[in-house]
Amino acid sequence: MFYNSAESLIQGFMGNVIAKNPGEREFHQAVSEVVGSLADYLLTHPHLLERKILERMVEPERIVIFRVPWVDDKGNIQVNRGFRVQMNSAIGPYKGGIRFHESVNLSIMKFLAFEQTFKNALTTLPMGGAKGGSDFSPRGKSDDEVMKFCQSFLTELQRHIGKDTDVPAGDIGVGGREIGYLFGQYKRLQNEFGGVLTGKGLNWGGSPLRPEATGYGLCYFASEMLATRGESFEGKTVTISGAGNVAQFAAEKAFQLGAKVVTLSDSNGFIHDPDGLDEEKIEYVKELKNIYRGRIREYAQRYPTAKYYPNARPWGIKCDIALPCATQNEINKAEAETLVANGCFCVAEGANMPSEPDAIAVFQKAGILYSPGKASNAGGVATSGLEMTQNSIRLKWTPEEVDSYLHRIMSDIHSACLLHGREEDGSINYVKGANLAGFIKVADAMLAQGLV
Ligand code: NDP
Ligand code: 2IT
Repeated sequence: MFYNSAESLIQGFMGNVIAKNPGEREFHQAVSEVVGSLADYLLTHPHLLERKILERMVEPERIVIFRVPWVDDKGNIQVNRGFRVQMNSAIGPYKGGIRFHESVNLSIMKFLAFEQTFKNALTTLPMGGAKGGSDFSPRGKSDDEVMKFCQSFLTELQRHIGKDTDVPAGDIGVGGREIGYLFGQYKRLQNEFGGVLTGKGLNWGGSPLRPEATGYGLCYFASEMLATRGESFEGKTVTISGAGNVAQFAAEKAFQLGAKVVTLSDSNGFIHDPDGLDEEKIEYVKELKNIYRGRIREYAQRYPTAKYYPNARPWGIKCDIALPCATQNEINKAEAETLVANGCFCVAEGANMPSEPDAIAVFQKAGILYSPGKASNAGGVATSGLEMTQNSIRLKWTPEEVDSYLHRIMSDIHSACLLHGREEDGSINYVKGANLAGFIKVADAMLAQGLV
């Protein structure tokens, strides 16, 4: 197709994507952000248009959708839906997390798999893009129910994955407990102990620092962003959303780097602790969420200086740095305007696509530091890649070794964003930088491998 302007390319391309994938709002949103960044580049590289690279990238190589039947503690039969979207294998085996949450649908799976393809390319490691999950929510389920669900889910999924084919990991609702049950069932069915899943326990093939990696990596990346303005976390006030894996370790690292973290949240509300979270309070949150599977409102009962705000998000609290670490579309335009008006000058995404498009526009117009999740949360999957390496060589590195790789990878991703995202006025467009850097790597591999 011939396009004479970036505008017509974006409109024409998105028109086709929307017509072909009706109703998939999150998928349209993720694709639209990427196409917006790539249009100028594509117009000056017509062979990429001619070879239909982008058309091929938005079409998953394979999608598996399957029934997941299981029996709850009361003896009732439950039926959930399982997904695996194998988006792109140009630069390595499919790789990406599994999400268990009641909101999971095909659109969410496809947006996450699409984002993952670019993110994994940015990590510098050989990993293709995928995502999977189910509309099953572990919240309120017993350990036995979670185990039975995981075993049923994996019994179908095992046909489609493998250590050199597709390597799932955790995401929302899938942590160490779920990975354990999934791994156990895979081992039993395949009679193979290997690196088919990442996020495993330390004594059975897991990598040091994988639980910490997304949150720590986020802070390493944000530190690089801050350094471009001669700033650091030291003495800054930080708001964080979420209270799960990413949020906990983002809070821990931000605290270690000298910041005052004043909020955490879950889907029912947020807590504001004006004194800031210290080591003891962060340990409490880990125990509350990971062992007792409690709610964040309990924090305010334990620490009365903190206040709990039900049915609200933390973006109205004054801060210098905001780290959204819960879920997609959790910052809207009005919240972005409030953040900027309150003096926030850095937003680094720990979650995938937490800012709505209008919110991103607010950050960019205000000229604050803003990084998309595919760049700033890539430390998690990067450390999954390091877990795969350790599984292949049958060695376990020390936490220090893994941390130094993680540091280097986040710094390399930041450099890639600078290389491809520097605007004429000298500012850095991290969205454009991340999208272009990821795209060029995957596109090159796709061109080299022919029409497959
Ligand atoms: P967890 O399940 O550990 O924690 C998720 C947190 O976000 C919980 O506090 C949860 O609250 C909250 N949350 C989930 N859904 C919603 C919602 N619809 N509205 C409001 N709050 C919500 O997940 P992770 O910490 O692993 O993941 C958080 C984000 O980070 C996701 O976007 C994920 O895709 C992304 N990510 C995760 C990586 C990883 O390695 N785990 C790597 C890179 C990105 P509640 O308990 O009420 O549901
Ligand atoms: O969104 C993500 O990057 C993840 N959930 C982690 C994926 C992985 O394979 O470690």
